[in-house]
Amino acid sequence: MISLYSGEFLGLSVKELMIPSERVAHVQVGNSLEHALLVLTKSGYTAIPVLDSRYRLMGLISTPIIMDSILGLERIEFEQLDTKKVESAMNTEIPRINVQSNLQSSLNLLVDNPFLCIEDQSGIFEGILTRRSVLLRLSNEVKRNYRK
Ligand code: 2BA
Repeated sequence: MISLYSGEFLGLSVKELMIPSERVAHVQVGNSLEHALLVLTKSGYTAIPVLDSRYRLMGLISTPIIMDSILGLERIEFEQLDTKKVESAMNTEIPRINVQSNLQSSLNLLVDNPFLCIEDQSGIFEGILTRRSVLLRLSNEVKRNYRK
């Protein structure tokens, strides 16, 4: 595990491992909850980023959040899917990392979050760092060092 100790792995830039914004499924603040549910279901992801019209990161929306926001006293009020907007339900308290940061500063956050949203200095969404991409890179590093 030489590269782990030498800091090579932890020093990797998050930019190197991120899924770029154009490949990330997302919705906009003004979209209906019905649209968000459609994107979540079609993409197969549990949670996805919410952006504004200027591509700034505003929060996250997930299937459990949507279901919770249309839960009435005695039934799920599906008719609300069409009228409620994503911004009224989304989670705005999310960890954000800067595109210039390295892996070391992000690892701790990935313990409790399956992915981290990456933004630039002006809050523009750049992409996501997933547990999968970090673990894949770690796995490759370990294999590479075993071969040495
Ligand atoms: P989840 O949707 O809960 O997915 C958990 C893990 O299941 C993913 O881990 C991935 O390994 C697998 N997975 C789920 N849906 C998949 C699909 N359609 N294609 C391929 N693999 C799939 P990670 O790859 O580490 O992703 C962690 C979380 O990041 C995901 O959680 C999802 O919320 C988000 N995510 C990943 N890629 C995304 C993308 N392109 N667009 C939007 N959100 C994404």
